[in-house]
Amino acid sequence: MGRSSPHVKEMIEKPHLDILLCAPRGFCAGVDRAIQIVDLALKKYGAPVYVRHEIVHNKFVVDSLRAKGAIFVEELEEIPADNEAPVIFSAHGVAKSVPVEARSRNMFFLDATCPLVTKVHVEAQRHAEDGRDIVLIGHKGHPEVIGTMGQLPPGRISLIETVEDAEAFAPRDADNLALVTQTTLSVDDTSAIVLVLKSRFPNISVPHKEDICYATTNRQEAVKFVAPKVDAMIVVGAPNSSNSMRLVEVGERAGCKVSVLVQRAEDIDWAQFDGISSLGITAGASAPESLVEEVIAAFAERFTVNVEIAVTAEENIAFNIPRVLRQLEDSVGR
Ligand code: 0O3
Ligand code: SF4
Repeated sequence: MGRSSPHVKEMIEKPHLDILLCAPRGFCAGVDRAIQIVDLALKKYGAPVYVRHEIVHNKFVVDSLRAKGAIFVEELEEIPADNEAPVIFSAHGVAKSVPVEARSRNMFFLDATCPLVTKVHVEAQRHAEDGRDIVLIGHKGHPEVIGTMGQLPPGRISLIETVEDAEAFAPRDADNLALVTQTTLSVDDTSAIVLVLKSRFPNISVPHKEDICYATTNRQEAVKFVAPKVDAMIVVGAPNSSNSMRLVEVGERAGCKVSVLVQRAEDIDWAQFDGISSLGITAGASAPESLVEEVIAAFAERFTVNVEIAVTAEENIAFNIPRVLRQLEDSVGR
């Protein structure tokens, strides 16, 4: 048997690829809790259970819960009048009118709102009770923003999306303002907006620690560390996931020319990764680790991969699930 010529060898051997895997990445405590609530409700009450809005913004998560018997709706009015099945509110939180409507229809509901989103709701209410109007930094139309704005009567909360909005904002009483934010924003963009608001309204009450949560902050920090070291960056997540989209932007801004969102391996546009020798991978707070593994496996088919983990923070936060489901949680050993 003759030896392969160098040319043939080149064709057979896969190119080398160093993968730097961001840590932390993927599921946060709020997402983990929300998915558990749907899972445990299905176990305790049986199918169907209704879920108002995608429990978290990930098609794979939603499809797998749907396969177990969850029915996803956008509004409570889509649920049949004679329904007796539990209704679960998504992790992003809901306006006050939603539980009011659920009660008026005698629905049994479980609230999967992340406790860190609820904390923002409580802050907004406290400020309103103290007579302040509220500035909310967030993205118009996002369910968390709709939920937070819906904690107070119309007019009490003004939405600011950009530095330009902050520069143009004309409050009723400039000395009686408070600031709250969406939990999944860009840390840097938000600081720039806060800076403008503080300089224009020196008496504005700003949270001691920003409302942007630990998971959002940590995942952005991890991308800032990894992106400058690699030829391309992949964020596993969904296009309607605010925190995932922010990670793509952070990757771009950290100097990575190719910073892209991928829902799962079949979405990878291989032309974008032609000739790369290093790749950073992270996942949004709503993206399951199995999808990260799937993406790595797809790269391993085309490259000889060496995977290293870049740890920039440790996370050990977990949230309690509602009491009615807790006993079941113990009995199934979760
Ligand atoms: O708020 P976002 O679009 O990032 O939502 P996801 O992707 O479902 O992630 C969970 C975050 C959340 C529930 C609100 O903080
Ligand atoms: Fe809660 Fe933060 Fe996760 Fe949102 S991203 S669900 S606020 S922990």
